[in-house]
This record gives sequence, C-alpha cells and structure tokens, in this order.
Amino acid sequence: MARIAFPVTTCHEFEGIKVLSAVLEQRGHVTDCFITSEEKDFEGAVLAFQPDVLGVYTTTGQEAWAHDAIRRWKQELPHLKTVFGGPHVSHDLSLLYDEDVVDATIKAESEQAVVDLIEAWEAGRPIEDLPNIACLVDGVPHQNPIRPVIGDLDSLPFPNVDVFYKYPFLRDKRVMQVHASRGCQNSCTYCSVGLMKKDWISGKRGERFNRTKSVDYLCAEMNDILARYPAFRMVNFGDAALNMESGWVQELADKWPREVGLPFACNVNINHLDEDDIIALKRAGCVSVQFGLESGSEDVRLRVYKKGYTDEVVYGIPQLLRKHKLTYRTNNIMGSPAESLDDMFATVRANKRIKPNGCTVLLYRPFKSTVLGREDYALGRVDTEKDIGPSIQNDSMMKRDDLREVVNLQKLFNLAVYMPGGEALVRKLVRLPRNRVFDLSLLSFLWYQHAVVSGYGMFDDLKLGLRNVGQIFGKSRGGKNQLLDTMDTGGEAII
Ligand code: B12
Ligand code: SF4
Repeated sequence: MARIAFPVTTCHEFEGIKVLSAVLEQRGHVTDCFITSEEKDFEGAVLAFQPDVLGVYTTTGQEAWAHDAIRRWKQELPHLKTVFGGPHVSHDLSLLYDEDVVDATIKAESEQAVVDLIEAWEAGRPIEDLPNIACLVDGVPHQNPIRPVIGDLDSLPFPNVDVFYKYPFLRDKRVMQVHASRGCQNSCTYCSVGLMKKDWISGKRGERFNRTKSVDYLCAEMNDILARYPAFRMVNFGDAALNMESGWVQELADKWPREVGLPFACNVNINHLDEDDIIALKRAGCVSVQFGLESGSEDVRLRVYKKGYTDEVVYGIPQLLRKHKLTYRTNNIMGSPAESLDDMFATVRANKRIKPNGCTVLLYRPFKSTVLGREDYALGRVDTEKDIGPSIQNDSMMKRDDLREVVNLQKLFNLAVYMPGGEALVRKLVRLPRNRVFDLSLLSFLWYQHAVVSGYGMFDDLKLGLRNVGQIFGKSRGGKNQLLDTMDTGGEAII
C-alpha cells in the first residue's frame, strides 16, 4: 500500500486527479490532494501526510511550479518518488532532465499506468518498459508506447471528490464541477486536443476518442456526491461539449430532472447542435451554455483554426438559444498570428451581432502540443525569452508590432462590445500604455458574467477571484512567485 499526494496549484476540482485518486484507492492505496491556496502551511501539510509518491498534473506554463518544494520534500523523505502527468508532459519530455525532481512522466490517460508505476516502485521492479511511462534511460528521455484510451467510462469508479471537498471553500460553493465525457468533436489548430486525437488513437476498430458516461452512471455519480455534499445548488460541466453524442442530451432531459434536478451550465459544440437539442437541454435544466466563437472572421475560423463553424452557424444558433431562453457566452481569442488588430475588432463586431450574455476573451498562447503553436515556434513568431507566467489572461508571447494594442484590446474587449460607442473609444484606448485600470475592467466583466450570467453567485465568485487574482495578472514560472502563480487558473476556473 502506497501513500500518494497530489499537490495542486489551482483552486479547482480537477477531474483527472479525482479519477486517478479513485482508481488508486480501489487498489488499496491512500491518496490525498493539497491545494496551495487552501493550506496554511502547504509544504508542511504534504510532509505531514508522509507520501511515498507525489503526482503532479502539468499544463504548459504550469509544469515546474512545484519544483522547489519537491526538492525540499525529497530532502525530508529520501524514498519519495515523483510522477508528472497531464497535457504538458504528454507532449514534451524535457522535464525528465530535472532528474533531482522528476522520476517519471506518464503520457495520455493514466488510470492503468499510474497503478502499474506505483506498484512497480513499491515492489522494487523496473519501470522502463511500462506502457505510457517515460523516464531517463542512459540519460536520455525515453517514452514508451501508450495503451488505448479507456473505452467505457462507466467502467471507472466514481471520481473521488473527497480529496477536493475536504476543503470548505470547494465544498461550500454553489456550483459543483463535473465531467460527463472525454474528447471533442473538433480538432482546432490552437488546441492540444487535435494532436491528442491523432496520437492517442491507433485506428483499431472500436477505439474512440470521444466518449460519454451513460446518463445512468452520471446521475448515480451525482447522487453519490450530493448524499455527502448536499449544499451544491448548481452543476458546471467542464466537458469540451455536452452534446458530444447524438441523442445523449435527449436521454439526459428524460432522467436528470427526476434523478438529480439541479440546474446546470455547460459548453456546447454549435456544429452539432439543433433546435431539438436546445429544447432537450432546456428541459434537462440547462440555464447557460458557452461556445467558442474565437474569431469574427469566418475565414480564420474555418481555414486557420479549423474550427468548422461557419457564419451561418455562428449567427443562427444564438437566435435559437435566445428563443428558448438559454443564456450564452462566447469564447474569443485575441492575438493569434492569423489576425490583424482590425480582424480582432471584427470579433468585437461579431459579438455585438450575436449578443451573448458574456464574452470570455483569452490571449493566444502557442502551445507546442498544437498544430498552430508548432508552426509559430518553427517560424520564429514566439518570443521565447519572455516569461508570461501560466495565464492566458495576462500577456502574450507572440512577436508582434501591435502587441500592446492587442493585449489592451483583450482587457477592454467587453467594453467595446457592451458599451454604446464602445468600439470607437476602445480603438483610442488600446494605444495607451498597459495599466491596472484596464486589468480591472477585464476582471469586473469576468466577475459579473461568471457570477450572474452563469449562476455562480457574486459572493462565491468574489472569494474565488480573491484566491486567484494574483495569478491572473501574476508573472513568472518555476516557483519564484509560486503563490501568485497558484492562483492563475482559478481565473480560468472562473471562465
Ligand atoms: C476542463 C479543462 C480545464 C478546467 C479544469 C482543468 C482540468 N484539467 O481539470 C480549467 C478551467 C480549470 C482549466 C484550466 C486550464 N487549462 Co484547461 N482544459 C480543460 C479540458 C477541456 C478538459 C480537461 C479534463 O478534465 N479532461 C478529463 C480528464 C479525465 O482528463 P485529464 O484532465 O487530461 O486527466 C487525464 C490525464 O491527463 C492524466 N492526468 C491528469 N492529472 C494527472 C496527474 C498525474 C500525477 C498523472 C500521472 C496523470 C494525470 O490522467 C487523467 C486520467 O486519464 C482540457 C481539454 C481536454 N479535452 O483535455 C483543457 C486543457 C487541459 N487546458 C489547457 C489549458 C491551456 C489550461 C490553462 C493553462 C489555461 C490558462 N491558464 O491559461 C489552465 C491550466 C490549469 C492548471 N492548473 O494546470 C490545455 C493544456 C494545453 C497544454 N499543452 O498544456 C488543454 C489541453 C486545452 C487546450 N487549450 O489545448 N482547464
Ligand atoms: S472545440 Fe475546444 S476542446 Fe475541442 S478542439 Fe476546439 S478548442 Fe479544443
């Protein structure tokens, strides 16, 4: 029996960690999770747990935040092993060179691999040949081939929410974070999902990247959580799109109101959404949906981002959402290499026409795990010396002459969309130096839209914001400004 600690640097309940914890506990291991912002003495709490293994989830920009603490924990606990997983190490093995910190990484879905690895360490067996595992072999990172993804999500134990809901802040908030599926119907070029799909699916018959829990499993999972944590008033589905499988939302509409009965918000894929689905979502209890518009230019959306959303869909679906009284928010990207500043103002105008209840606006970040990001690095479009921290709210790494204007537009985007005459004013304001007032403008819109439009509640959102505000506008990776870095993606959790 091993003791596994998951240190976490965002105040959010992570589905991957919940599932890994459940799978490990099913095998008799003991797991716990430690969130930096929720512990008075974060390093002391991890030490007091006396872990044998540390499991660190990584996204690009959030891959080395725990390194300094790990070095100190390893001094205190000489037997301690560390495994890193998640999207960053699934595409980039360079962390393995930090030999004093990282013992192994796991690529892709890790349920089976994490069990194999920890039990091999426990038994003193070699790990070099285990599927999905990467480690240094003769000083060189070596990645083993991966297993097929989990075919049937219902075969997994219910995600272990207890490791997160031991924290009063997470269990007492209004909205519970849940996942109903894995995968995505799209393969956008700025997102890691496209390459995951290519890399993780071998093409064998029956292997699917897009998978949904059965509605019965999902309702049982909900009731298991609600029996122990009854205070939640709403559910937010973190899935790329809740309408992943045809007919699924119709079954949800039949069962969810009777068996769970909580209102919910979710992301939708508007290419696979028709009026019947919207009616079913409404019947199921959906109050708010979010979808990626990303660019006002159809050409950029179709040709560069490969998003597949035509203007007809982008302007047609919102009319249906309004007709059936569902609020909706759009996601938008500023500062990708495909767009000029004028194109970005076209995205402002597209939002004015779509009339969303809120606009999330993120700065483009070139991930090496994406088609577009790889192209940016290859073509020298990225300022690799610039440390923008983990956030895609704060700054941009792209080399562009109009960078200041782009970053300012991201901060003032909502003003341009919602204020009468806003575009003309913002066109002037973006030329000014960056400043905290613009940052605050973004924060207040985020707060209003998240708290009011998506139903999180002003007070919960303020508390989440206070936990995360430093990181939204904070800098530096690798532990220098660790606590501030911590909070960044609570900002995205706000999203
Ligand atoms: C929901 C979501 C969020 C949510 C919740 C985060 C989460 N991961 O749970 C929120 C809103 C908080 C969020 C925030 C961010 N996100 Co996000 N998010 C997603 C999304 C849509 C689904 C993730 C998910 O829960 N999947 C279901 C679970 C079961 O899968 P999983 O998390 O991948 O977990 C499996 C494996 O990764 C692995 N694993 C997970 N944790 C661990 C830990 C250990 C120790 C091990 C060994 C293995 C392991 O095993 C799990 C089970 O098989 C993905 C896209 C996608 N489809 O993956 C993007 C995605 C992960 N996010 C992304 C990004 C960029 C971010 C942010 C950095 C945004 C920002 N700050 O600017 C932050 C970073 C958060 C953080 N602290 O690292 C990128 C990452 C790209 C990259 N190369 O790094 C993705 C891939 C989308 C994209 N744009 O390409 N995100
Ligand atoms: S729709 Fe969202 S999750 Fe799916 S590939 Fe595009 S950006 Fe990624």
